[in-house]
Amino acid sequence: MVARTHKPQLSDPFSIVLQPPVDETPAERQQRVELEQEQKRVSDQIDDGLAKERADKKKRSKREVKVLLLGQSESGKSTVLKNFRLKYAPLQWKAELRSWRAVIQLNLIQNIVTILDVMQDRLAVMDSEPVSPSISSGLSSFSPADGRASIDSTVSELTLATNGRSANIIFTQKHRVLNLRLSPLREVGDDLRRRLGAADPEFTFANGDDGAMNGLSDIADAGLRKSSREFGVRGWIGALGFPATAKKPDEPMLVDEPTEILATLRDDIISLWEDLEVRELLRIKGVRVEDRPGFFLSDTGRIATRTYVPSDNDVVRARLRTLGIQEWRITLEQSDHFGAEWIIYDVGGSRSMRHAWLPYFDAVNAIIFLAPISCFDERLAEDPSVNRLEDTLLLWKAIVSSPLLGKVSLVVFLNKCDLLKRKLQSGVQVNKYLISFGNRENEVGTVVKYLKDKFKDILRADASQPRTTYLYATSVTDTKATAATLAIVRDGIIREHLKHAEFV
Ligand SMILES: Nc1nc2c(ncn2[C@@H]2O[C@H](COP(=O)(O)OP(=O)(O)OP(=O)(O)O)[C@@H](O)[C@H]2O)c(=O)[nH]1
Ligand SMILES: [Mg+2]
Repeated sequence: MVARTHKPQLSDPFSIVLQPPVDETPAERQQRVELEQEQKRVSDQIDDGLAKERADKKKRSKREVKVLLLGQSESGKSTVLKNFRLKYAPLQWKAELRSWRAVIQLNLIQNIVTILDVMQDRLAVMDSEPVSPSISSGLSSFSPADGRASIDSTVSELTLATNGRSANIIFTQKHRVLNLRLSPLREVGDDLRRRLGAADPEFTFANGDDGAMNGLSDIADAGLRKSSREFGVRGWIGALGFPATAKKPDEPMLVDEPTEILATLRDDIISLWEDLEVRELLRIKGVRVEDRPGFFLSDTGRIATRTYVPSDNDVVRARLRTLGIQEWRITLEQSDHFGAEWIIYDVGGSRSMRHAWLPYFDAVNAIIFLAPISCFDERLAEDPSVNRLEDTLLLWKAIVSSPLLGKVSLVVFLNKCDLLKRKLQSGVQVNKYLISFGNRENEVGTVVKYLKDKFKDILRADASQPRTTYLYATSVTDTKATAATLAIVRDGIIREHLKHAEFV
């Protein structure tokens, strides 16, 4: 046998570099071996750390529960998210309450501007009409003792004919003064929008024209006037300034310009909202400010002050339209249950944003679908040719028939039951809009049952595979009732998640 000498493999440049020096002394060798052992120990430690991190991440992702909130715009998705945070992350929630002041002030201002728009239209008609003899005779019979006008000097009688009805609306100098005094609130509203939108990198604010005001685009398409359009943001965290604004919950809040102006105009705002002529005009025009999202006029006395701090309920009721997808990582503060980490995706619900939902379909454990059932007589803001309930049912059909969602738990909230009840009590007939409702009783329980069956029918007929779905009648602005529903939903989702997780 020929003895071989151990030669470096010239084809491998590393083997040359790694060879010990030819003239190495025993002491140097000892030192080198010790150094190599230490390096290996450190390297093994790093490898172990990485392996543990990978295992932890896998374990964590099994523990994480991912929920997608779906439904058309204004269905209540963000409101469910708020309820979840209020119940399961109360410390974080409390710390952020004050950051919502600007949104609530903007909501209140929007309520006022809606009324001013209607009032100004009427005033313009009055100003364009010559004073007729009948109006002059009306003037002579009016006296401040009617209790209608304290600053009265000019009184006009306006005859309106809307939807075949007519009414006499008496606008006085008081209304003109209120209109003048409250008009600067339009500018304050624009300032608040600018401020809230400033943290949004894609936000642009085209002042005065109908151009690209981000977040208003698809509502703008519906031809609404600029002041009636809705404001939205891509992320609450940026817009509301969390966590910077949330740092010192006990310090008095800064009295900024919008707060100062609202406090100064508090009595005028109350006067406008309590005015009987204004209320009658709104009624005739079918403008139900009190049923619109973000209605705060009844709380003006409390909100339009220098010391106002939002309450839990104010924040739950505040309206801030969602643009795009917001991801919320929520660590349950009061629970050592399995599932302590929840990731909730809150999406924008208007039609132009729905294409962004798809990538999240196969990444979630559960979907909570929000169906606003009070909307049976309303139309989509972004497409007035479409009935809102019809749109919701079509969305539900698309969701249950999607093969991507075959393994996802589905929960339905038949939402806005409080508004449904009010609407039915005011005399709106369901069968006028939903012919198949027939002669059933026009009462909330019957309507809820009828619609629940509709959702179940669609599930039976169109589901990609047989599945159980839980349906709940909700009013998610009622935080106490919603907390109870969420606890049941949470347990159900965790149970389903555990079943699947065992096989991951
Ligand atoms: N009265 C009442 N108001 C509700 C209910 N659910 C939601 N709202 C209000 O309706 C408005 C719209 O709710 P959001 O949660 O912002 O709706 P959304 O589905 O997130 O809408 P987008 O972000 O546009 O997709 C808010 O002002 C809520 O306070 C309800 O059950 N009853
Ligand atoms: Mg939203």
